[in-house]
Amino acid sequence: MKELDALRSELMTAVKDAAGLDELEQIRVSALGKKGRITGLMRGLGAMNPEARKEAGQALNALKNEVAEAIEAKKRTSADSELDARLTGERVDVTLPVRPESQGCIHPISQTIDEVVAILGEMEFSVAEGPDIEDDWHNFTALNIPPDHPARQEHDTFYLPGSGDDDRLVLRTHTSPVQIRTMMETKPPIRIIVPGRTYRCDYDATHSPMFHQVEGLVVDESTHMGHLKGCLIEFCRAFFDMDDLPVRFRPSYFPFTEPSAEVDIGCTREGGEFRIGHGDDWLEILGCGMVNPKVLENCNIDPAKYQGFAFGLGIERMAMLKYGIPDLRTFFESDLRWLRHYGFSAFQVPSMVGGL
Ligand code: 2U9
Repeated sequence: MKELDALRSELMTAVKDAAGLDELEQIRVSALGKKGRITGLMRGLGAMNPEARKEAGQALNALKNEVAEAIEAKKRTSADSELDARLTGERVDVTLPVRPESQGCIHPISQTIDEVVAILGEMEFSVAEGPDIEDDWHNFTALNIPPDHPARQEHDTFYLPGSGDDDRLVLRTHTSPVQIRTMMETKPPIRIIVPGRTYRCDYDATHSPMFHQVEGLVVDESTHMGHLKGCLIEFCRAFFDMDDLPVRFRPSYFPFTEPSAEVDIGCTREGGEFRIGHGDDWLEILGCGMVNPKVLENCNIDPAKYQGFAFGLGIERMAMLKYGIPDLRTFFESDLRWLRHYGFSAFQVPSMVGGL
Protein backbone atom coordinates (compact mmCIF):
# COMPACT_ATOMS: atom_id res chain seq x y z
CA MET A 1 0.00 0.00 0.00
CA LYS A 2 2.83 2.38 0.82
CA GLU A 3 4.34 1.58 -2.51
CA LEU A 4 1.06 2.49 -4.27
CA ASP A 5 0.75 5.77 -2.35
CA ALA A 6 4.26 6.72 -3.49
CA LEU A 7 3.45 5.81 -7.09
CA ARG A 8 0.17 7.78 -6.90
CA SER A 9 1.82 10.92 -5.66
CA GLU A 10 4.64 10.60 -8.21
CA LEU A 11 2.22 10.18 -11.10
CA MET A 12 -0.20 12.89 -9.95
CA THR A 13 2.70 15.36 -9.60
CA ALA A 14 3.96 14.45 -13.05
CA VAL A 15 0.46 14.99 -14.49
CA LYS A 16 0.08 18.32 -12.71
CA ASP A 17 3.47 19.57 -13.94
CA ALA A 18 3.16 18.23 -17.51
CA ALA A 19 3.92 21.00 -20.01
CA GLY A 20 1.67 19.87 -22.83
CA LEU A 21 -0.23 17.14 -24.64
CA ASP A 22 2.91 15.31 -25.75
CA GLU A 23 4.25 15.02 -22.22
CA LEU A 24 0.85 13.84 -20.90
CA GLU A 25 0.79 11.11 -23.52
CA GLN A 26 4.26 9.98 -22.44
CA ILE A 27 3.04 9.76 -18.78
CA ARG A 28 -0.03 7.77 -19.84
CA VAL A 29 2.07 5.25 -21.78
CA SER A 30 4.62 4.91 -18.94
CA ALA A 31 1.85 4.24 -16.37
CA LEU A 32 -1.07 2.64 -18.20
CA GLY A 33 0.42 1.40 -21.50
CA LYS A 34 1.17 -2.28 -22.21
CA LYS A 35 4.53 -2.03 -20.46
CA GLY A 36 3.35 0.66 -17.99
CA ARG A 37 4.08 0.58 -14.29
CA ILE A 38 0.44 0.16 -13.14
CA THR A 39 -0.16 -2.45 -15.87
CA GLY A 40 2.93 -4.31 -14.59
CA LEU A 41 1.65 -4.29 -11.02
CA MET A 42 -1.73 -5.60 -12.20
CA ARG A 43 0.01 -8.42 -14.01
CA GLY A 44 1.64 -9.38 -10.65
CA LEU A 45 -1.80 -9.91 -9.00
CA GLY A 46 -2.01 -13.46 -10.39
CA ALA A 47 0.84 -14.61 -8.14
CA MET A 48 -0.91 -13.41 -4.93
CA ASN A 49 -3.21 -15.39 -2.64
CA PRO A 50 -6.95 -14.62 -3.16
CA GLU A 51 -7.28 -12.43 -0.05
CA ALA A 52 -4.30 -10.19 -0.88
CA ARG A 53 -5.20 -10.19 -4.59
CA LYS A 54 -8.68 -8.80 -3.86
CA GLU A 55 -7.35 -5.98 -1.72
CA ALA A 56 -4.45 -5.09 -4.02
CA GLY A 57 -6.68 -5.43 -7.11
CA GLN A 58 -9.19 -2.90 -5.78
CA ALA A 59 -6.41 -0.50 -4.84
CA LEU A 60 -4.69 -0.85 -8.24
CA ASN A 61 -7.99 -0.36 -10.12
CA ALA A 62 -8.70 2.76 -8.11
CA LEU A 63 -5.20 4.09 -8.83
CA LYS A 64 -5.54 3.26 -12.54
CA ASN A 65 -8.89 5.15 -12.76
CA GLU A 66 -7.58 8.06 -10.77
CA VAL A 67 -4.47 8.47 -12.95
CA ALA A 68 -6.46 8.03 -16.21
CA GLU A 69 -9.00 10.67 -15.14
CA ALA A 70 -6.29 13.09 -14.04
CA ILE A 71 -4.53 12.67 -17.40
CA GLU A 72 -7.80 13.23 -19.34
CA ALA A 73 -8.70 16.31 -17.30
CA LYS A 74 -5.24 17.78 -17.75
CA LYS A 75 -5.34 16.95 -21.49
CA ARG A 76 -8.55 18.95 -21.84
CA THR A 77 -7.13 22.03 -20.16
CA SER A 78 -3.81 21.66 -22.02
CA ALA A 79 -5.63 21.44 -25.37
CA ASP A 80 -7.59 24.57 -24.51
CA SER A 81 -4.53 26.52 -23.48
CA GLU A 82 -2.52 25.28 -26.50
CA LEU A 83 -5.36 26.50 -28.76
CA ASP A 84 -5.50 29.82 -26.93
CA ALA A 85 -1.74 30.24 -27.37
CA ARG A 86 -1.99 29.43 -31.10
CA LEU A 87 -4.91 31.78 -31.62
CA THR A 88 -3.03 34.58 -29.91
CA GLY A 89 0.16 33.88 -31.85
CA GLU A 90 -1.52 33.52 -35.22
CA ARG A 91 -4.01 36.34 -34.85
CA VAL A 92 -4.78 38.04 -38.17
CA ASP A 93 -4.60 41.78 -38.08
CA VAL A 94 -7.54 42.68 -40.29
CA THR A 95 -6.59 46.34 -40.13
CA LEU A 96 -3.36 45.77 -42.10
CA PRO A 97 -3.44 47.19 -45.68
CA VAL A 98 -4.05 44.54 -48.38
CA ARG A 99 -1.07 43.34 -50.43
CA PRO A 100 -1.31 44.89 -53.93
CA GLU A 101 -2.73 42.24 -56.34
CA SER A 102 -1.12 42.46 -59.75
CA GLN A 103 -3.91 42.84 -62.29
CA GLY A 104 -3.77 40.85 -65.52
CA CYS A 105 -4.01 42.61 -68.84
CA ILE A 106 -5.05 41.97 -72.41
CA HIS A 107 -2.24 41.03 -74.82
CA PRO A 108 -1.93 43.55 -77.71
CA ILE A 109 -2.63 40.72 -80.21
CA SER A 110 -5.96 39.89 -78.52
CA GLN A 111 -6.76 43.60 -78.24
CA THR A 112 -6.07 44.18 -81.96
CA ILE A 113 -8.11 41.13 -83.01
CA ASP A 114 -10.99 42.39 -80.83
CA GLU A 115 -10.79 45.86 -82.41
CA VAL A 116 -10.76 44.47 -85.99
CA VAL A 117 -13.64 42.10 -85.21
CA ALA A 118 -15.64 44.92 -83.54
CA ILE A 119 -15.28 47.24 -86.56
CA LEU A 120 -16.15 44.55 -89.11
CA GLY A 121 -18.85 43.17 -86.81
CA GLU A 122 -20.55 46.59 -87.02
CA MET A 123 -20.57 46.08 -90.80
CA GLU A 124 -22.48 42.83 -90.21
CA PHE A 125 -19.66 40.37 -90.86
CA SER A 126 -19.94 37.14 -88.84
CA VAL A 127 -16.90 35.37 -87.40
CA ALA A 128 -15.98 31.94 -88.88
CA GLU A 129 -13.33 29.54 -87.60
CA GLY A 130 -11.60 26.41 -88.84
CA PRO A 131 -8.74 23.97 -88.14
CA ASP A 132 -5.09 25.04 -87.89
CA ILE A 133 -4.03 21.78 -89.59
CA GLU A 134 -5.28 21.69 -93.16
CA ASP A 135 -4.99 19.52 -96.23
CA ASP A 136 -3.24 20.66 -99.38
CA TRP A 137 -6.50 21.13 -101.29
CA HIS A 138 -8.16 23.58 -98.84
CA ASN A 139 -4.92 25.51 -98.18
CA PHE A 140 -3.59 25.72 -101.77
CA THR A 141 -5.39 23.96 -104.64
CA ALA A 142 -8.89 25.36 -104.07
CA LEU A 143 -7.37 28.84 -103.81
CA ASN A 144 -5.87 28.57 -107.29
CA ILE A 145 -2.34 28.38 -105.89
CA PRO A 146 -0.43 26.35 -108.51
CA PRO A 147 1.76 23.36 -107.57
CA ASP A 148 4.95 25.30 -108.36
CA HIS A 149 3.96 28.43 -106.38
CA PRO A 150 6.75 29.58 -104.01
CA ALA A 151 4.35 29.47 -101.02
CA ARG A 152 4.16 25.69 -101.45
CA GLN A 153 7.92 25.25 -101.13
CA GLU A 154 9.14 23.33 -98.12
CA HIS A 155 11.00 26.38 -96.80
CA ASP A 156 7.82 28.51 -96.64
CA THR A 157 5.26 25.97 -95.42
CA PHE A 158 5.27 23.62 -92.44
CA TYR A 159 4.30 20.21 -93.82
CA LEU A 160 3.20 17.36 -91.59
CA PRO A 161 4.43 13.87 -92.43
CA GLY A 162 2.01 12.12 -94.83
CA SER A 163 2.07 9.22 -97.26
CA GLY A 164 2.41 11.40 -100.39
CA ASP A 165 2.07 14.89 -101.88
CA ASP A 166 -1.69 14.47 -102.48
CA ASP A 167 -2.79 13.73 -98.93
CA ARG A 168 -0.12 15.62 -97.01
CA LEU A 169 -1.24 17.96 -94.27
CA VAL A 170 0.02 21.48 -93.63
CA LEU A 171 -0.13 24.06 -90.86
CA ARG A 172 -2.39 26.56 -92.62
CA THR A 173 -0.36 29.37 -94.18
CA HIS A 174 -3.37 31.73 -94.14
CA THR A 175 -6.93 31.59 -92.81
CA SER A 176 -8.28 31.35 -96.41
CA PRO A 177 -9.10 27.59 -96.12
CA VAL A 178 -11.86 28.59 -93.68
CA GLN A 179 -13.46 30.70 -96.43
CA ILE A 180 -13.15 27.69 -98.78
CA ARG A 181 -14.89 25.47 -96.20
CA THR A 182 -17.63 28.10 -95.71
CA MET A 183 -18.26 28.36 -99.47
CA MET A 184 -18.40 24.55 -99.76
CA GLU A 185 -20.94 24.36 -96.93
CA THR A 186 -23.17 27.44 -97.33
CA LYS A 187 -24.98 29.07 -100.20
CA PRO A 188 -24.35 32.82 -100.80
CA PRO A 189 -24.94 35.45 -99.57
CA ILE A 190 -21.77 35.03 -97.49
CA ARG A 191 -20.24 37.77 -95.32
CA ILE A 192 -17.59 36.40 -92.98
CA ILE A 193 -14.37 37.37 -91.27
CA VAL A 194 -11.87 34.76 -90.13
CA PRO A 195 -9.48 35.65 -87.32
CA GLY A 196 -6.92 33.02 -86.40
CA ARG A 197 -3.41 31.65 -86.16
CA THR A 198 -1.38 31.02 -89.29
CA TYR A 199 2.05 29.48 -89.83
CA ARG A 200 4.96 30.17 -92.14
CA CYS A 201 8.59 29.14 -91.92
CA ASP A 202 10.05 32.60 -91.29
CA TYR A 203 11.68 34.40 -88.36
CA ASP A 204 13.02 37.95 -88.04
CA ALA A 205 12.00 41.35 -86.59
CA THR A 206 8.86 41.44 -88.79
CA HIS A 207 8.09 37.69 -89.20
CA SER A 208 7.28 34.91 -86.77
CA PRO A 209 6.64 31.21 -87.59
CA MET A 210 3.20 31.60 -85.98
CA PHE A 211 1.30 34.82 -86.59
CA HIS A 212 -2.31 36.00 -86.73
CA GLN A 213 -4.49 37.07 -89.60
CA VAL A 214 -7.97 38.35 -90.09
CA GLU A 215 -9.35 37.67 -93.53
CA GLY A 216 -12.74 38.67 -94.90
CA LEU A 217 -15.00 37.30 -97.63
CA VAL A 218 -18.21 38.66 -99.15
CA VAL A 219 -20.03 36.71 -101.87
CA ASP A 220 -23.33 37.83 -103.33
CA GLU A 221 -25.06 38.32 -106.69
CA SER A 222 -24.11 41.94 -107.18
CA THR A 223 -20.97 42.38 -105.08
CA HIS A 224 -18.50 44.65 -106.87
CA MET A 225 -15.22 46.53 -106.46
CA GLY A 226 -17.07 49.57 -105.07
CA HIS A 227 -18.21 47.47 -102.08
CA LEU A 228 -14.63 46.28 -101.57
CA LYS A 229 -13.26 49.84 -101.61
CA GLY A 230 -15.99 51.31 -99.40
CA CYS A 231 -15.62 48.53 -96.83
CA LEU A 232 -11.84 48.76 -96.58
CA ILE A 233 -11.61 52.57 -96.59
CA GLU A 234 -14.11 52.66 -93.71
CA PHE A 235 -12.24 49.88 -91.93
CA CYS A 236 -8.84 51.64 -92.16
CA ARG A 237 -10.26 54.95 -90.93
CA ALA A 238 -12.06 53.27 -88.01
CA PHE A 239 -9.06 51.16 -87.03
CA PHE A 240 -6.62 54.08 -86.96
CA ASP A 241 -9.36 56.34 -85.57
CA MET A 242 -8.87 59.01 -88.30
CA ASP A 243 -11.90 60.12 -90.32
CA ASP A 244 -9.80 61.62 -93.11
CA LEU A 245 -7.00 59.02 -93.25
CA PRO A 246 -5.79 58.86 -96.88
CA VAL A 247 -6.29 55.33 -98.33
CA ARG A 248 -5.22 54.16 -101.79
CA PHE A 249 -5.58 50.92 -103.75
CA ARG A 250 -2.50 49.85 -105.69
CA PRO A 251 -2.77 47.05 -108.28
CA SER A 252 -1.17 43.79 -107.20
CA TYR A 253 -1.37 40.06 -107.84
CA PHE A 254 -2.68 37.13 -105.78
CA PRO A 255 -3.71 33.80 -107.32
CA PHE A 256 -7.01 33.77 -105.37
CA THR A 257 -8.22 37.27 -106.38
CA GLU A 258 -8.61 38.96 -109.78
CA PRO A 259 -8.21 41.88 -109.92
CA SER A 260 -6.05 42.22 -106.83
CA ALA A 261 -4.84 45.25 -104.90
CA GLU A 262 -2.72 46.24 -101.97
CA VAL A 263 -4.07 48.93 -99.68
CA ASP A 264 -1.82 51.76 -98.54
CA ILE A 265 -2.50 54.45 -95.96
CA GLY A 266 -0.98 57.93 -95.89
CA CYS A 267 1.99 58.54 -93.61
CA THR A 268 5.02 60.76 -93.06
CA ARG A 269 8.60 59.68 -92.52
CA GLU A 270 10.52 62.79 -91.57
CA GLY A 271 13.76 63.06 -89.63
CA GLY A 272 13.54 59.45 -88.54
CA GLU A 273 10.00 59.99 -87.20
CA PHE A 274 7.14 57.91 -88.59
CA ARG A 275 3.50 59.08 -88.36
CA ILE A 276 0.33 57.58 -89.75
CA GLY A 277 -2.02 60.13 -91.34
CA HIS A 278 -1.49 62.94 -93.83
CA GLY A 279 1.83 63.24 -95.56
CA ASP A 280 3.47 62.50 -98.84
CA ASP A 281 4.36 58.91 -98.15
CA TRP A 282 2.41 55.63 -98.19
CA LEU A 283 2.45 52.50 -96.06
CA GLU A 284 1.08 49.11 -97.16
CA ILE A 285 -1.29 47.59 -94.62
CA LEU A 286 -3.45 44.93 -96.28
CA GLY A 287 -4.21 42.98 -99.45
CA CYS A 288 -7.52 42.46 -101.22
CA GLY A 289 -9.29 41.73 -104.48
CA MET A 290 -12.33 40.31 -106.22
CA VAL A 291 -12.52 36.56 -105.62
CA ASN A 292 -11.02 34.77 -108.63
CA PRO A 293 -13.90 33.05 -110.55
CA LYS A 294 -11.79 29.85 -110.56
CA VAL A 295 -11.92 29.84 -106.74
CA LEU A 296 -15.72 30.23 -106.79
CA GLU A 297 -15.95 27.34 -109.27
CA ASN A 298 -13.70 25.16 -107.10
CA CYS A 299 -16.28 25.65 -104.34
CA ASN A 300 -19.27 24.88 -106.58
CA ILE A 301 -20.42 28.51 -106.69
CA ASP A 302 -21.49 29.70 -110.16
CA PRO A 303 -19.25 32.68 -111.10
CA ALA A 304 -21.78 33.73 -113.74
CA LYS A 305 -24.28 34.37 -110.94
CA TYR A 306 -22.10 35.31 -107.96
CA GLN A 307 -19.16 37.60 -107.37
CA GLY A 308 -17.21 38.26 -104.24
CA PHE A 309 -14.48 40.29 -102.67
CA ALA A 310 -11.87 39.22 -100.14
CA PHE A 311 -9.17 40.81 -98.06
CA GLY A 312 -6.45 39.78 -95.63
CA LEU A 313 -4.41 41.53 -93.00
CA GLY A 314 -1.69 40.56 -90.57
CA ILE A 315 -2.64 41.30 -86.97
CA GLU A 316 0.93 41.66 -85.67
CA ARG A 317 1.73 44.25 -88.33
CA MET A 318 -1.47 46.22 -87.55
CA ALA A 319 -0.72 46.12 -83.80
CA MET A 320 2.91 47.20 -84.35
CA LEU A 321 1.77 50.19 -86.44
CA LYS A 322 -1.06 51.26 -84.16
CA TYR A 323 0.73 50.81 -80.85
CA GLY A 324 4.33 51.60 -81.87
CA ILE A 325 5.76 48.14 -81.15
CA PRO A 326 9.10 47.93 -83.01
CA ASP A 327 9.90 44.16 -82.98
CA LEU A 328 7.36 41.45 -83.79
CA ARG A 329 9.26 38.78 -81.84
CA THR A 330 8.46 40.54 -78.54
CA PHE A 331 4.76 39.57 -78.93
CA PHE A 332 5.68 35.98 -78.13
CA GLU A 333 8.45 36.33 -75.56
CA SER A 334 6.02 36.32 -72.59
CA ASP A 335 7.98 39.07 -70.83
CA LEU A 336 5.62 40.38 -68.14
CA ARG A 337 7.32 43.79 -68.05
CA TRP A 338 6.68 44.12 -71.82
CA LEU A 339 3.10 42.96 -71.36
CA ARG A 340 2.47 45.47 -68.55
CA HIS A 341 3.83 48.21 -70.80
CA TYR A 342 1.97 47.32 -74.02
CA GLY A 343 -1.01 45.42 -72.56
CA PHE A 344 -4.54 46.75 -72.14
CA SER A 345 -6.79 46.92 -69.13
CA ALA A 346 -9.53 44.31 -69.14
CA PHE A 347 -11.88 46.77 -67.50
CA GLN A 348 -11.55 49.70 -69.84
CA VAL A 349 -14.98 51.01 -70.89
CA PRO A 350 -14.79 51.40 -74.70
CA SER A 351 -16.53 54.81 -74.68
CA MET A 352 -13.89 56.10 -72.29
CA VAL A 353 -10.86 55.02 -74.36
CA GLY A 354 -8.76 58.15 -74.75
CA GLY A 355 -9.88 59.59 -71.44
CA LEU A 356 -12.90 61.34 -70.02
C1 2U9 B 1 -10.78 33.16 -100.60
C2 2U9 B 1 -10.61 34.04 -101.64
C3 2U9 B 1 -9.75 35.09 -101.52
C4 2U9 B 1 -7.67 36.76 -99.08
C5 2U9 B 1 -6.64 37.78 -99.36
C6 2U9 B 1 -4.79 38.97 -99.17
C7 2U9 B 1 -5.31 39.48 -100.32
C8 2U9 B 1 -3.53 39.40 -98.58
C9 2U9 B 1 -1.97 39.13 -96.75
C10 2U9 B 1 -2.07 40.29 -95.86
C11 2U9 B 1 -0.94 40.27 -94.92
C12 2U9 B 1 -1.58 37.99 -95.89
O1 2U9 B 1 -0.90 38.24 -93.43
S1 2U9 B 1 -0.52 38.64 -94.71
O2 2U9 B 1 0.79 38.39 -95.12
N1 2U9 B 1 -3.20 38.80 -97.43
O3 2U9 B 1 -2.83 40.24 -99.09
N2 2U9 B 1 -5.56 37.98 -98.63
S2 2U9 B 1 -6.74 38.75 -100.66
O4 2U9 B 1 -8.23 36.34 -100.29
C13 2U9 B 1 -9.05 35.29 -100.35
C14 2U9 B 1 -9.22 34.43 -99.33
C15 2U9 B 1 -10.08 33.36 -99.44
C16 2U9 B 1 -11.70 32.00 -100.73
